[in-house]
Formats: sequence, C-alpha cells, structure tokens
Amino acid sequence: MSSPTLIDNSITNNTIIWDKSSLPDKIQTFDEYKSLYTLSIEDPNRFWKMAAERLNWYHFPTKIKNTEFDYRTERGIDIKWFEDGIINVCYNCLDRHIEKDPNIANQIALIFEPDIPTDTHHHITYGELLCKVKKFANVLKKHGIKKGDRVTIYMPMVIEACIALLACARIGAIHSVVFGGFSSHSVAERISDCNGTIVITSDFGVRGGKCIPLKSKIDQALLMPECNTVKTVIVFQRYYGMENLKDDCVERRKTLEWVNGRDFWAHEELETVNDICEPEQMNAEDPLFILYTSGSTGKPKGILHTTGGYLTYVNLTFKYVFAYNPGEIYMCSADVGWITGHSYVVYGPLANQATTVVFEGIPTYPDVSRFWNIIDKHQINIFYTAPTAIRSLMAHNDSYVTKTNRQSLRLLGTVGEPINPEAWRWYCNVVGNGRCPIVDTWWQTETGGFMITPIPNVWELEAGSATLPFFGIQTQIFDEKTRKPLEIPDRGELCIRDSWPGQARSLYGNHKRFVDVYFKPYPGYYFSGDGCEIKKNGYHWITGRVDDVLVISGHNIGTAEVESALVQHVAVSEAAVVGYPDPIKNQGMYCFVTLKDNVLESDELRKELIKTVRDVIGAHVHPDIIHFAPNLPKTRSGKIMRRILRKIVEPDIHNLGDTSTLNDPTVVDELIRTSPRTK
Ligand code: 6R9
Repeated sequence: MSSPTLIDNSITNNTIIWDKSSLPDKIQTFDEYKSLYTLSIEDPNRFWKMAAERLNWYHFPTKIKNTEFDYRTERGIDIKWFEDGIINVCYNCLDRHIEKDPNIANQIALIFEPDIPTDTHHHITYGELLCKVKKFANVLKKHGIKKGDRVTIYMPMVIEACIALLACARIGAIHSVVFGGFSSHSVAERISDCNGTIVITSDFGVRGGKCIPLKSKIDQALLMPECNTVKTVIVFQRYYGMENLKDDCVERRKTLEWVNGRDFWAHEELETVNDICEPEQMNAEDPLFILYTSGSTGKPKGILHTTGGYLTYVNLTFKYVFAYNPGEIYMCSADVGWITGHSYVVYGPLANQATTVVFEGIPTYPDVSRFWNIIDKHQINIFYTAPTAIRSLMAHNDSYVTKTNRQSLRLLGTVGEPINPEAWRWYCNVVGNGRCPIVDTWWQTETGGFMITPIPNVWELEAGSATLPFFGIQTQIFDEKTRKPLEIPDRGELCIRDSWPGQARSLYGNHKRFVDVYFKPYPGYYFSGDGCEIKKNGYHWITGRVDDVLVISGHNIGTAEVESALVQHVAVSEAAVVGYPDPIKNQGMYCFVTLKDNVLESDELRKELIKTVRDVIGAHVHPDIIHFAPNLPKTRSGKIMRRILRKIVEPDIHNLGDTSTLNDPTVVDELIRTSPRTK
C-alpha cells in the first residue's frame, strides 16, 4: 500500500487524469484514486455522469452540474445536479436489482436485530421488502398523500421504519424522520415547520429493555395548535403478530388513546390495499427528504435533500468507502432518525444491493458485549459505529470483546465525532484483532454523505485522522481572524470549495438562513462549522466544532485535543472539555471526566490528569477544573451536548435552552448540583 506523497501539497499535481469511460468497481491503488480525484475536480461533469450511470434513470440527465456557490452573484446560492434527469429512489433501491436478476428477490435485504436479543429476529428479502413497500405506499395514497406532501415519521428502529421511508420515496412524498427519542414538543415543532398532514408512528418502541411510548407522544404533540394540519396518524404495532409481548407493552396497548377518523392501525390498512404501485417519476431536483438538525440558535434547521444527486452520492460513497462486495453483511448502528441512518442504513446500502442490519437497541444492553455478539450472530463483515459508543465500551474489561469471535469482520468504520487515537487503536486492535482497516468518515447532515474519509487499503491510515477528501470534494482551511485561506500544513476553519451532488439544497422554507449559516462566513465556499488541521501529507485531522475552541492566554486549544489527552489516562472513560469566562486568561478550562468502573475519585488523580494533559499537549495547556462526572449530557445519538456544559460552567443555568433532546435530562441537574462553578 502506498503512503501518499502529495507533491506541492496537491493531489492533482503531476497526475494522469482517468481516461476510461466508466468508473471502476473498486479503488485499488493510490494512483487510481489520484487520477479519478483529479478528474472529479477538473471535469466534474464527466466524473458525475459516470457516477450517475450506476443508477437507472427514466430519462438520463443531459445537464450534470449547474451550481452557484457565491451568494454575492445575481443568481445567489443555487445548487442543481442532473437537473433534467428523471428517476425514482425506491425503484433504484429495490425493483432495479430484481429486474436485472430475478434471483435477487430471494436475497436478504434487511436483517432485523431486536433490542431484546431473545425476541424474534427476522430477515426480509428484496422481494418481500418491495412487496411491503408497494403496499404501504398504497396505504399512503389511500389517505390522500401524493408527490410533494410532507410525511412525518416517528418510529422505533424497526424494518417498518425503512418501509415507511421507501414508500414515501416511491410515491414522491417528502419524508421527515424525527428520532423516536425526541419529546412531543420537539416533534410538534418539526411537524409544524414543514406543515405535515400525516404522521407514521408505532404504538411503542423498545430500547435498552424499556418501552418507549411513541404513539402517546404523538397524541400530545398533536394537541398543540401548531400541529392542526395533521389529519391522519398511521400506527404500526411493534410486536404485531408476535407472541412474547412484554407485559407492560400489553398494558400500554390497552390504554392507548385513539382518535377515530384520525388514527389507523397500519396492519388493518395494509389489508385493504394491493401490491401494485408504480414508482413516481421524479425530477432529479425534486425533494426527497427533510431532516432536522440542531443549529447554534434554538430553532432546528430543516435540512432539505433532493433526489438524483443525493442517491448518486450515497450510492458511490457507500460502494467505494466500504469497498462493498456482493453478499457481504453490513451493519451500521445508527438510528434511522439521523442522517447516518438515512444514507448508510437505508439508501446507500440498498442502492448497492447490500444486506444491511437494522438494530433496534443500544450498545450496552443487555451488556457491553452486545455489538460483538451481534457481529457473530449475523456474521457481519462491515461494522460502522460512533466514537462515543467505542469509548463507552472500551471503559470495560476487554474480555467482553475477546470472548466473542469476530472473525467475520473485514472493515470497521466510525462517524459522528473526532475519534481519539486511543479509542481508534482499541477499536482496531481489540475489536478488529489488528486485521481490519478503520474508515473514519467525516461528514454532516448537510453534506448527505462522506466527505473526508479513507478508502480502505488504498492509503495508509493514521489513528485519529479522517485522511483525504472523497471524489469531488475540495477542502480549504481558513484563518478565523484574518478570514484568509491558509496554505497547508496549518489548521483553520474547514470549508468546501464548489458543490458536490449529495449536498443539501436549502433549509426547508428558509433559504435565507441556509445562505447565512453556510455561505456567508466565507464567500464562495460552504462553511462546515468544524475546525481542521491539514498536515504536510495532506491528511485531515478534524479538531471539533469551531465553537468548541478555547482561547486561553492567547493560545487556541481544541477541546477535542484535551479530551483526547484525558482519555489516554488509564482511569478515564470519557471526557468533555468546555471553557468558562476568566478575567485574566480570557477563558478557563473546565474538564468533565467520567472515570472507568471501580476507579475512585481523588485529588491525587486530579493532579495526574492535569499532568497528563500537559504532557500530551504542552505545558501551556492546563486544566483549571476537573469535575468527576459519572454521566454526561448526551443527545440521543450519543453526542455530548457541550452547549449545556458551557451554560453550567459559565454559570448561566437559567438559560440552558432546550434540554428535551437529551437522552437523560436529569444528568444536567446532577452536574449543576456538583459543579464548583455553581456553588
Ligand atoms: C454524519 C453526522 C456532523 C458533525 C460534524 C462534526 C462531527 C462527524 C466526524 C465528525 C470528526 C468525524 N463529525 N463525523 N468529527 N470526525 N469522522 O454525524 O452528521 O449529526 O450532522 O453531525 O459531527 O463536528 O460537523 P451530523
């Protein structure tokens, strides 16, 4: 494997441009990557035309790229890909494979792994999935849903959630998935923002052995006046037709509120329709979905993705980055309520005719061996999860991992946060037995798919680096003070020059905010909101959100770096670092530290941790406060909510903002009670 030597810091210098008429099935050498990368930058029309040829179109686009990235022009920010192409996403994920080879109807599309390991797990083939999607699409049609209507999906992580997404895509309805952990208030906010008329939900979900009452949260949401646009609620039964129903679930079903004329059981509706449903012919730029993501201000942003460009992008990124081989079993542990679930549980894998696992549960239930047991049970070849999960599992004895086999694994991946080198090495050596490459994929809800990522076995990995940009992606770092572009090697604010097909087109109903947030900070560029260091070899090291950089005594310190240093100490399981105002140093450094099982808190340990940080990063970096915190406030997707930690230490505890998206809001009270800054 060649280690990249990027002459003049540029991938495209002295490179022969790809001259074949189609894209390869796999990227095998660094020269191949360089030549395709060069093509993707110098002739994006040709590159993305070849990528689009991997899909079936009703009308193949004659126009490939038509984008404006500078808000100061008369046209303003305007992003169009494949604009005269006609295509259907669901058709490309299901029908297409079976039409090409009828045997594919019998290939497993989805493997359902329930929260409770002893519950029935089931497999569903491409043929069965297609039939169910068509029928459910007909249920939606029966309730008046047509192309362009917004459909809110509030479901547990079950196969029916995937069916709901694909059914929307089939008839051209725009889905808006709201993660099943969100409060009724948050769901109401998201329903009203897109004026949805229908909600698809489940009587309840099961997570970590607990019953989650989804339907009743929808009932509460729909009481709010801003949701009076909703006319229909379709309700799946979580344990439909199954026997081993948990007692509290039976009780809940009996006491479920029911609004006649508004609420319908999905299983009853499905009996009233047939399985004939032609896919809607969609323009490439017709919306496919809205997905809400939190911004720096309170109101969530409705990220809008469209049809042709999104599918082309997730299709290609999935294929190359996971180097997917037909027949392999793939698992991504993300919930379909997040972009990772959209792009890399449903659309990317199915567009590649993969077999993908739908996991309802959490990594620590019933115990911390869960992931590794699932890998053995389903003989998973590719496993994709988040650093926060890895760190929490790493805090326990390695025997939870090593007692499992894991020989089926070929490739590991991570997403969601910077992965510190310690966690990376543990994942590589203990989970992957040192045999499996790790793809650390940097991307965002807004980008649709992978942006900076290794392609396995094509260049060398470095623990903690997302390495190099994917095809079509040109990164540029800027100095936050001078606003000038930086030469590499350096570190700065990460922007992307020019458009790629998978990117969001707008914020639903608020193009101005889209322009303000992403395009005004650096004219002509997409601003990611992340910091990044690009080293001499061109490798990218994401340093975390730029709002997470501390400035202490004139030094810029990435909180992620300090966190990474802290977790190198044997006693530490997880750390979150935030700044608080300091009259002399500008900011002080406050470290929340979660210790491993059975480690005792002591002042001695505090001193050791401070020393570790100084040793690892430099003597100018000195934690001021070490707060031992058994739990940290996390979003349901597992990200530490630093916004709340900042408020606690400021202290400004009366303006914590929305805490309803937290996994466990009581954690916040406990931190306030024990923080030296709030005493
Ligand atoms: C896909 C997803 C996006 C933010 C992003 C960044 C962080 C994601 C990362 C990473 C370092 C990685 N992030 N992947 N940071 N290394 N490999 O997570 O989307 O939920 O929108 O979050 O997550 O800070 O800006 P989203």
